[in-house]
Amino acid sequence: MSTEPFTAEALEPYWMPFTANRDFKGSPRLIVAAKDMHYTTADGRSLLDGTAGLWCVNAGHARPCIVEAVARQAATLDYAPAFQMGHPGAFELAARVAQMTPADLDHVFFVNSGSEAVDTALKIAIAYHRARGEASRQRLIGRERGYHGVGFGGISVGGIANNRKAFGSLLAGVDHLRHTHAPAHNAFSRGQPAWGAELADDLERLVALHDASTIAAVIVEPVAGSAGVFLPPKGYLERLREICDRHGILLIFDEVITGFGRLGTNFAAQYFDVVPDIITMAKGLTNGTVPMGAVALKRGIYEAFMSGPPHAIELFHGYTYSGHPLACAAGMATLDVYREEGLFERAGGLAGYWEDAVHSLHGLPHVIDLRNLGLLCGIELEPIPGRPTVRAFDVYLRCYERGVLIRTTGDIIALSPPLIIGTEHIDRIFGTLSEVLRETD
Ligand code: PXG
Repeated sequence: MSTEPFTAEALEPYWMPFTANRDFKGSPRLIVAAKDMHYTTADGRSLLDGTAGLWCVNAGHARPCIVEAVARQAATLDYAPAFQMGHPGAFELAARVAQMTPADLDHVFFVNSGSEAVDTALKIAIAYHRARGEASRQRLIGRERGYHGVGFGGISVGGIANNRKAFGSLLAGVDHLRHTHAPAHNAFSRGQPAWGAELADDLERLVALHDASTIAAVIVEPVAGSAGVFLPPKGYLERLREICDRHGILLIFDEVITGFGRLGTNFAAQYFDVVPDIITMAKGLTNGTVPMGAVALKRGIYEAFMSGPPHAIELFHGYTYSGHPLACAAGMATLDVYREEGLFERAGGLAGYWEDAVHSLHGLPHVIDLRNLGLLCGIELEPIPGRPTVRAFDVYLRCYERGVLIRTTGDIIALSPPLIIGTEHIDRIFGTLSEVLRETD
């Protein structure tokens, strides 16, 4: 493990994603090791991980059985062609995932990331309607402040201006529901906010405008993560489901963050008891150890494609690394850890303690909203006038200096710890945040 200081020059060639490159390279924060709840920085300090990496390391870091499964797989079968051939791991993992999804979402397409899962789901939705003889259903509906990764499909249905504005005209035929963040009604709600089910009626408005016969699918995060942890108001997802059913529109839940135990259930679909037609997932599927994403879909969607001659390829889509052997090995070992250690139940059991810890910040300087569900929370700070993001990023840096890793988006702090977290870690995270908030300008 190198602990050499890194010069700005040595860091220069790497164009870092979603990062202020010049700022970072001037004062880098490099991580060189991880174990369970903690990272180790290049200068040898321990960091408590309040974000499960980037919302993905749900079983904690460097778990031996996952590490060993990946090492074994690399030595046994490093790669197998993904098209017109297969390897057992991909079939086994698909079956395992299909058992965890709700209802008859029992077919699984593998990809390498959440972004690819989203693009795959959108393509399947449009192709599905075409396969059934409704080729006019091409329009896709996303939601303001939604995050669906960074592919052209994902940013088109996504609703974050910074992720869209530099990239041209995006996909045609996309529209957006209004977002569900309504602090005037719902600030400081514990769990799902009471107000706002009627925001789902926006879909009726879009149906009236475009006509249902042109709409293929609606995609939403059941809990919006990346833009700042926005919870669905009570009854909202149910109403979205009803409206989709009424108009023959597919409902896609993007569960890249909410999948794999974040809310105490396999998927948010089960937490909210609302069954979508398609679920996208990634992150926690392999505990972040090897990149992988997946799309789970209802049997009827798969079957709609299985009608041509048997020798014909049914879907002209896939990736060199779809169902990569290392990712499958990581995925199966990860699902074993989740099950054997009861980590989803653990998350559900800790949600009340977490909620109290989150709301203990009520009344601290600059805190204008607190929201929580499962082991997720959003802490919204009042921006410094004319300098958005600066206050929250300052809190991030101060927490980092005190050995706690948090994540900020705009002026919102988002936390999503590994599900192995203990109450002592929760106390430390919120104790540090409370100290830092008290001393922040
Ligand atoms: N959908 C959702 C709901 C996501 O949260 C993606 C798709 C894209 O996944 P990939 O694997 O292509 O990155 C995501 C990813 C953050 C943050 O801290 C969030 C994500 C990724 C990186 C950072 O806000 N979400």
